[in-house]
Amino acid sequence: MIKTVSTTPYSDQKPGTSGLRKKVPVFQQENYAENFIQSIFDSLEDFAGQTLVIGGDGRYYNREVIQIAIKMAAANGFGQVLVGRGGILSTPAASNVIRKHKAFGGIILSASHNPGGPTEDFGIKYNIGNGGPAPEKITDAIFARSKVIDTYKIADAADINIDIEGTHTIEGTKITVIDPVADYAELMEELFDFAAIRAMFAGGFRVVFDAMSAVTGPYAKEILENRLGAPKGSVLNFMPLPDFGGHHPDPNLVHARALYEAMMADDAPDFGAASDGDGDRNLIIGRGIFVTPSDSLAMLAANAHLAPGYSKGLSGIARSMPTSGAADRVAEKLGIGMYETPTGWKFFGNLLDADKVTICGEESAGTGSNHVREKDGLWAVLLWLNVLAVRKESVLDIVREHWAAYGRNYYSRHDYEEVDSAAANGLIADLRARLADLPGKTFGGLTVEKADDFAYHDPIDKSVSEHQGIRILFAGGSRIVFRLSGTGTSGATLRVYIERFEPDAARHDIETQTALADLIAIADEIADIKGRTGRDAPSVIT
Ligand code: VG1
Ligand code: CO
Repeated sequence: MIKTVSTTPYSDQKPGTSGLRKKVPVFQQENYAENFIQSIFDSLEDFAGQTLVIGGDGRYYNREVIQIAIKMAAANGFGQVLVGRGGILSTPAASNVIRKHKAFGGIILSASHNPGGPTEDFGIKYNIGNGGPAPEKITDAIFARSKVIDTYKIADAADINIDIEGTHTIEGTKITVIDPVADYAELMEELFDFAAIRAMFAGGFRVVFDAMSAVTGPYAKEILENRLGAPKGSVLNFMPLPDFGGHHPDPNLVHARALYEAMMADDAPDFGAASDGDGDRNLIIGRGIFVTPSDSLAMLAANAHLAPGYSKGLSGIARSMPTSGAADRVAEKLGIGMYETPTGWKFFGNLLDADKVTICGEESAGTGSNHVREKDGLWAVLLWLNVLAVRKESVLDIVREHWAAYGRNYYSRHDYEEVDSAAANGLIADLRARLADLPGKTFGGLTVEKADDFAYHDPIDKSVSEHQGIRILFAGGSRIVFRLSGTGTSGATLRVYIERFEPDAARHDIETQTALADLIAIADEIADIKGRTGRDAPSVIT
């Protein structure tokens, strides 16, 4: 039986950078998840009889919402639902399943790198038929609908056993529980030279991958250990846990500190990597060298042709605006297009669909390609391994050679988390008001060349996205960007992105914060960060 349930709207269901993210107790309010899921369905057209993919990163509350989403999809007339076994699908794997099975779209339950647990974060995101996050036109429609919704539809059915692969029927809708790893592993085998990587491992190359008790564990175990022959134990923390073992599943130098320390030791493995809660981010560390995500994008773009899936070269590269300009010089050298988009993977979808770009990346540890329409943590790891297997050099050597050839972009992001929202909004508003006055002004010896509020004009669908970050560009190529996070769930998070270009190879060995010290001081001077946030220092430096 299909039930039509009366409900009252919530006013706060506005999707952010990547879906709707709230604390679990917010999602546990009466009909909160149901309202949002129905608002998604109400914003879509012509999906009757089509396929919907459902999966999540296994965090707390995942299993409950999976059952709700299945029953609502059945009641709303989808013909088929594909759900990952155990409710598990990493974000890139979900994107792949949507594409491969020609689904209408997918619902991904994740708050990505945010912590999980009864009082931590949960999230729901809708992806369209190309496998990518819904564009703003759709997320705006979902939010508008959520503010007026008064009923939702749900099948009055028993829970599906999602822990065993198989097929069920609810109200005429076929529900299939699928292996979450198989399709994804097959795709990786098509893109990369598994034989070369296997030979490298067999030759004693040591890899360590920290799955951070999050969704990538089963994928990394299957691919790195089972298919590529890395020794058992190479994948750490491989069991997805609802609370990620109490840790913050964000693969950066703060939350993956132990991996970083291990990789800096004299007897460190050759290659260290980690991924986030939903498997779309990556951390790359060679023995004795952390590769910044912006550098990793540039280096992968410069070397991608060494992997079979990219042997024909790249059509273009895209990066989010705050990401460093390192990739720009690779695009220039390759003579291919370079696109600068706002933060968030949803802005890459059109460029990838139109084949304007092959590889995309963000400074927040996200890299990916046209193989799916999400960033992909394990993909980045495998591309690095493929490059290493072909070049037979260390990560450190590859990084040094790249800097010598292209110059080095010293880069760091300073986050001020959970600051007062009014203070953070005021800081940005004031900067915005002063933009016209900044060019020509000198701070600590650096002259502002240009200052603007980044707006993106999508070259494919011509949509315009404004207020995507305040950019202050200095003569000589240094840059400071200020923006507020769209993924946090309490207060505001101010992100300050600091970058300096250094062409001289003799000056490529400076510690990053030291190399950026003058710009860090200028950022505070221009925006009065300390005064406005009441913070002496950032909460996270990456
Ligand atoms: C952050 C990152 C952004 C990324 C987004 C989603 O957004 O800066 O680059 O796309 O998270 O990543 P924000 O608005 O908080 O800066 V994930 O791995 O959380 O899906
Ligand atoms: Co993520």
